[in-house]
Amino acid sequence: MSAEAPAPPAPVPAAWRTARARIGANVPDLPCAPVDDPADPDTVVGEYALGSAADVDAAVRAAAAAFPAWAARSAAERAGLMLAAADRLDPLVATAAAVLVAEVGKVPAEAAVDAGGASGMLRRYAVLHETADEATVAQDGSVRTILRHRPVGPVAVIMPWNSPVYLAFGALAPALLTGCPVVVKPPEDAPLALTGMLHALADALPVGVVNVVPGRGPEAGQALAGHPQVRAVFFTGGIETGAQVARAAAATITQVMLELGGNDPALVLEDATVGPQLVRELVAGAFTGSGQICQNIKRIYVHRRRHDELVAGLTALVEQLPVGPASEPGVLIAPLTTDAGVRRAEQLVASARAAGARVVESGTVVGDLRRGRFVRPTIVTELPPDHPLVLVEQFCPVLPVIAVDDDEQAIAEANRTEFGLAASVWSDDVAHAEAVAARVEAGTVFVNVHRLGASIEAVPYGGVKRSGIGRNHSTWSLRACTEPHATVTWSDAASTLPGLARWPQPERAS
Ligand code: TXE
Repeated sequence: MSAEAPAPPAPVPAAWRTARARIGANVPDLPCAPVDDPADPDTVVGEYALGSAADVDAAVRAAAAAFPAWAARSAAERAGLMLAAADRLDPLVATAAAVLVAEVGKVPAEAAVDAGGASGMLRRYAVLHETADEATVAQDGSVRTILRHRPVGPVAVIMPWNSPVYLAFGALAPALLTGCPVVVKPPEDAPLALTGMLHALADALPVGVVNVVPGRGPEAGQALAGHPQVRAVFFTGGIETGAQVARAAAATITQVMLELGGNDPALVLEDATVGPQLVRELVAGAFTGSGQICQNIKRIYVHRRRHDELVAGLTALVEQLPVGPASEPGVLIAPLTTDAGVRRAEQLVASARAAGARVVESGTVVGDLRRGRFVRPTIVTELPPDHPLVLVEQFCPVLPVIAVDDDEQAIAEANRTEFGLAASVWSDDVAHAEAVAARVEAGTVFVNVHRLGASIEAVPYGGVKRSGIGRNHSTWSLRACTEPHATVTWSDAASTLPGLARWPQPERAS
């Protein structure tokens, strides 16, 4: 460990200040890099181990060694261990949430949901143990088929900083249930809460079932994605990094599940009532997480007849949003987590202004914004529909609102980007909204809602086009960590399966 890391402030307790690697039963002593506070980047809140390719290799070997015994248990047994582990994690959730406030910069209510994902995901997947162990037996004439779903083997989990605990446990819980040990690479910008929870999880399960290697993406992440003994990679992050992960995995013919960015459109149709409820939903959908959630509303297309009243409503509500450090009571717009995010926000806003757009930077300031990575909540109108603020994932609280002439134009604009994670359609006429929704290119299209939690477990979650590959949630997640395994038994192949006649009969023994 680096001996003289500066003393961090109160919110991060001593036991959580260093994100250490966990390789099997070992907690190696590795060099570390600092983690800062987005509300005051001069303040160091902790440090994370700089895992190397050799550390990743050791962790994957530990996972591979644990695989046979873990896979040999029934899913019901694994579920029992996961439920016991969830009970051990529950008392840590409040501390993990406080750590997330310090390292991600997110507000306490959102940090609580993120941290609660640890025990929540273990429980959510544990109840699916019968599905995980399901074997289907079919008899077709003289042929009997048994179809099982066998665990693939060690699973790599590489996650971003925006919801580190929730996303990582959402990926590892189905892997554990199906019999796959995991190696997790936490994000360098927010490694502390996740790593703390993973050590507690590792303590609750057999050695080697949960391994952690904090470190930089291009080193530890890349080594993990390309490791020959990793059998599946679960990745959430940016498109370019996702492509690098897929390339590394391709070299070893390893399956990938990629949840990449979203640039979710909200289509407000002519027959939508633009009242307080609609405005409130759109603001919550766009500004949760200060705009740094994959499923935020990132662009609004509104029928020209509704445009002015919608913009007036949005602008008035956004003006009320408290902007400040997440530790200040009542704050809704907290700092962005990364410097890169702030730079991108500033460039997009400057470019929108230069393009002649109307830019209203707003919010109500709470506390001191001078030191942190703050971006005021901003509504941008009169913007060309092909402006970068519309076409890229802005990942900040800057929301473009674009007028359209009719449904056709709204659908065409919604579909013109390379993204397709989620979308929403807003109308008083549900049948009309659903007809429009069917034509929007996205993994999920919501009607009259577009917020976290709106995507229920029963439906597959993931994106089309460059928003990703694969789906998660409930059984889709289980299938992503398993391979179909078929046993096919013929009781009378010689007489019912053609093709044997051209082969000679063995000489009969005289
Ligand atoms: O993600 P990265 P970043 C989008 C969003 C954001 C952009 C970049 O637009 O601004 O992506 O965010 C690890 N091999 N989303 O920089 O770089 C890295 O260490 C293997 C959308 O945080 O994709 C981290 O653990 N791994 C998204 C993880 O990948 C590598 C959420 C994600 O980092 C690696 C977050 C490599 N070569 C960002 N390089 C969403 N869908 O919600 C980095 N990593």
